[in-house]
Amino acid sequence: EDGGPDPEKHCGHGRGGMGESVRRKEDKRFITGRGNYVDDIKKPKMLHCEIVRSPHAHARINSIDTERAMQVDGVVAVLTAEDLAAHDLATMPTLMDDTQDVLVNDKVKFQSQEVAAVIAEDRYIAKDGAEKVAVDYEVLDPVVTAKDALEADAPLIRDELEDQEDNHIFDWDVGDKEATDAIFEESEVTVKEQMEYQRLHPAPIETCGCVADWDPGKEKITVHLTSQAPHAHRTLFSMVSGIPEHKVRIVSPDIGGGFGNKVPIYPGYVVAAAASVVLERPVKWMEERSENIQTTGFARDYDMTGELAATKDGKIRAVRTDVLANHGAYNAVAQPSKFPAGFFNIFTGSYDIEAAYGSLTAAFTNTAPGGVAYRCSFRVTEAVYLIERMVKVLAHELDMDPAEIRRKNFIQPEQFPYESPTGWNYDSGDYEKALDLAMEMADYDHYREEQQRRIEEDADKLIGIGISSFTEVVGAGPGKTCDIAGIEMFDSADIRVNPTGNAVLRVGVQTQGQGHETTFAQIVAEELGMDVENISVEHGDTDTDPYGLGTYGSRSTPVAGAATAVAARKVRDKAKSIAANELEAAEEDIEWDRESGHFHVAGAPDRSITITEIAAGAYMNHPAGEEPGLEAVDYYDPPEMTYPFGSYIVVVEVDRETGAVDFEKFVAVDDCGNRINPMVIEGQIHGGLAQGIGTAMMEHVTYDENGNCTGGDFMNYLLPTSMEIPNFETGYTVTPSPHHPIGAKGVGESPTVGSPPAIVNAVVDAMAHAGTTHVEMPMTPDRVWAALAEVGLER
Ligand code: PCD
Repeated sequence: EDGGPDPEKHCGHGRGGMGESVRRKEDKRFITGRGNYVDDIKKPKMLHCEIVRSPHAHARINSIDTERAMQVDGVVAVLTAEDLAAHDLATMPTLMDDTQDVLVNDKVKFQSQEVAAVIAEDRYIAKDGAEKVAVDYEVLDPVVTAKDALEADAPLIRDELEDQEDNHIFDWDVGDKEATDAIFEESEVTVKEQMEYQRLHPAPIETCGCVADWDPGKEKITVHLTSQAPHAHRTLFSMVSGIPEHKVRIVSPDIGGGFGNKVPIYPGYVVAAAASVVLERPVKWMEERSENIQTTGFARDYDMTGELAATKDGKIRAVRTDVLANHGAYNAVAQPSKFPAGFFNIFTGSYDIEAAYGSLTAAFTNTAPGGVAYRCSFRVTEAVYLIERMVKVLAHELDMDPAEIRRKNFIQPEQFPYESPTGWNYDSGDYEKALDLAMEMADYDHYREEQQRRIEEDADKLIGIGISSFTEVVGAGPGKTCDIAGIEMFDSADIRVNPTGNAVLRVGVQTQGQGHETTFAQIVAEELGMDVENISVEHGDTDTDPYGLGTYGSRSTPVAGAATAVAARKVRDKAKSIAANELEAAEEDIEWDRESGHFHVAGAPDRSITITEIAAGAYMNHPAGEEPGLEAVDYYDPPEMTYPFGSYIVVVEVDRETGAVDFEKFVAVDDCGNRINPMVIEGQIHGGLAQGIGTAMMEHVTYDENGNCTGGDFMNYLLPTSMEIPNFETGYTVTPSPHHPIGAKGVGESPTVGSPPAIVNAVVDAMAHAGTTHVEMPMTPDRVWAALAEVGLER
């Protein structure tokens, strides 16, 4: 059922099943300092790895002199590309089938690229050694923006690739160009805006790293890894190293946030693993913060043009977009779909639009590679920004209320399942209901009046109201459209019920802080009538967990959550035959009662048995002719993705003197179908909104014209702190996914996807009366002040 701002609401059966705000089981160890992260792992005789990085963005390496580094007491080895080549490890494949140097072989292609590695007895010695590695560089002209990279006279970055004559990577387009163009020609109104989604970096609290440990006796390597996808990484490790997959064990212990940053494979992992094999000792590599920001997967960096064609009364007829994408020095986008731009083609958003067309060009530049799905289902964030900004631009052009124009264009509840003009199959939605609730919670009419009053009084502080009514697409697979290195994107669950009535659930996804140890146990509690306390959840060990594709793109609930429910139902089916045996009844007469969680004989509720008693029966008195034990496995290939949505309303106060933006009100109404744990969901929304504020207001990985990363540390890459975060008011509606076994959709990314356009729309709205149609992110005070000045509103 739907509800307002009441996340504590309990609607379960009191055993910690669906809909109950069960306290997070994992928090006891986290808040008492007992978490176990990769950098906490210490092994006997463990060595440490430090990477020597290029100070230049584009340079040929003439020579590397490792001799003085080797003389440092405690340095055990210094590795270069040549050493790795001897083991066939000089390069590694990216997730887009490009080939990236593990250590630079010939030419540096971005600042801080990996050039050599020093292995030493401790981290400080390794650093001393790294300082003594002498590299002779011949500096070349760099090119840092996609636009410059595509100029005819731009320096060629990837000269090692045969047939590569320029910095162009690919062109891609989607939709019906002719139909779209035709509508644009004949439409009463068209609007166009240029907008940049700046380069961002996920900033997990824990940076990336690993401890690689080769056991020469077993000929097996165990790698403790900051991995969002342990099994996929095991397969890739095996493919890159040639070590058979059953001799590779990946363990993801506790992970201090992932946000897409821990999906790709990084050179440091390969170096540490190679060093461990060669030196026959464990090797740890752990990045520092600046190494993380400057070299591991960045996000966004899309330069977008958006266009809408509409009728005079605000019916949107067509959308058109053109994108220039900066992919960095290698094509290392982390996305599993068959579309080169991921899920960007969902740019028609929540609206029923006749025709759409999008085109995109991707370019190499002398910047770090990436394109990871930072709290985003593979470019859906960029798509949502585009359409939600454009709706505001159109509202401005037509002088219509942005809420009104959305209502006019929403896909209607009865249109689901809805096929979008770019081929997506939306499962369910009720967009107007979410918007109505958000408007009520935000006191929309009041702020519209207040906004008008301030304008009339020529007040120092202006009010702006921004809306975003976004739709996400999460839960990759299905296997037929999504894969990693050919492995279809299903996911898995394995439930084993013990003789004493408790259970262990193992899943193929990997929590990074989302609370899976609690929420996945809740799914089992719901489906088996067990108490949530009696179920423990294991993940992150490829030796014991079922194969899965990992956690990103908010896919755990849609895919592994479904697998968990289905596996639990398989256990329930088997439990029925044991119950029949115990109750001396026919199996078809056994019924399960969700409310009590008990099995009973049809028509005789007092002849009942609990799952705990059944578990005992499964091991101590199993039915003749049947297998003992009580367990089940499920590999779930979803029929479709899930489409969570929401409406966010942001009210800002813009200071005309300083350009500072204050949040007056921040309302987020989300719909993720049936909810497992309302408290966890609220935590997810809060965290994601904070990241949305970072995106809109302060975060930006910047480069100067020499390719120096000028936004590569926390002095220059600004993250929001509690000081910048306002009070969030959350609400929800419930529109279950019709194809998901428990009707749930993902939710983890929604707030980061949905909030940036709401925030920008609010700031633009504060100046719209003077003619402003766009302000570029991040909306730092100087940019806001400049925008005010442009329309004569500055003080
Ligand atoms: N849920 C519930 N209900 C529903 C849904 C959901 O309850 N309906 C919940 C679950 O269970 C979980 C959560 O919530 O716990 C989430 O979910 P999802 O949506 O399914 O998601 P996942 O898959 O699990 O996860 C993922 C996400 C992402 S993607 C990201 S970025 C982020 C988020 O998650 N990350 C993170 N969140 C978070 N949190 C934390 N703490 N940390 C982190 O790191 Mo990517 O793509 O990777 O970029």
